[in-house]
Amino acid sequence: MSIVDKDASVGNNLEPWGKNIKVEFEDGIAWVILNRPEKRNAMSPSLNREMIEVLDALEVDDRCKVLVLTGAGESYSSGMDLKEYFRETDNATPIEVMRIRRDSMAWQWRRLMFYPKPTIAMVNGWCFGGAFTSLVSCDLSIAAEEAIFGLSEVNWGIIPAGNVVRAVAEKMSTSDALYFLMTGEPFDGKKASETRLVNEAVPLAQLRERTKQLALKLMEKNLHVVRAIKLSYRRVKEMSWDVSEDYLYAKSGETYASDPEQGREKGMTQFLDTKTFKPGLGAYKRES
Ligand code: ACO
Ligand code: V55
Repeated sequence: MSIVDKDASVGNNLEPWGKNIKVEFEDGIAWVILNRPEKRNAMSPSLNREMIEVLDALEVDDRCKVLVLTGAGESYSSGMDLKEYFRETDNATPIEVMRIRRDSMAWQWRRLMFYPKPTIAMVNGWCFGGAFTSLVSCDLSIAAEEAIFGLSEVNWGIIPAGNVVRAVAEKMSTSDALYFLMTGEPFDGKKASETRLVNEAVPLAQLRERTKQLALKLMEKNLHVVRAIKLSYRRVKEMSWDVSEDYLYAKSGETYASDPEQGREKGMTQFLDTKTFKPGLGAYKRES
């Protein structure tokens, strides 16, 4: 049990997943699987609450070095659950609605975007509407060429809320974003990669293997430093150059001082003293 959980429910060995979400551990990867395949992994209020617990638990679970977010069956996610998230909450009180939305946003971007471990979205199939928020909030993304994406909100007569428009603006050009937001036209994984919505697209048959390979590549690195890099990126993007210069020097010192494996010294020694390795071409040897 982690020290941070000694008084918390997540540290009591009762795993918080199992109803709407499945978690599988493999070689340092936590496969976090939206698991309502019969509803194409539509996101309901209870799925959202469960996911908050899952992300809290995996944050301090050493079996999770890299988190992969994906969906069970033939879908990544069909977006918000039109029945449970929308219609059934039409008569909820304003405070209840705020709470339901807060849970949705809490994991889909607030938590995921600043997650202290690398995150990869693996888009295995349908990816519609609300599903874009978690997709964009992962650090990296790989899609099946065969996956079908759609900013279908316009087809339902609604605007893409839940920060979907903001998420799309983060990764797609204005031309592509407005085209797909305004037309609602579906597009495939290849197109998603061309528009830079995702990092790359591979045939579905290779999707899991390619995703695993990427996760393992990240795990070769010093994950303390990888964390500082990704969090710095998220922060400095919102800053002026002056403030960011100051932030990055401060973060650099803090990261270096708190690095459990003192990586900077290892890299320097291997290159300058023992001349055994050139970290320009790959991660310094971490076991030495
Ligand atoms: N919300 C609630 N239920 C859904 C959703 C959803 N977003 N998507 C699928 N389902 C349900 C269907 O109602 C159906 O339920 P039932 O078996 O109880 O009748 C079941 O999942 C299977 O769906 P089918 O449509 O039969 O599956 P198919 O594989 O033929 O099609 C597809 C998949 C294309 C994803 C289709 O279900 C679809 O168009 N879903 C809606 C996609 C969408 O536009 N989502 C964005 C909503 S807006 C937003 O997220 C803010
Ligand atoms: C949408 C998505 C939401 C939401 C409300 O895209 C509307 C539509 C991702 O969450 O909370």
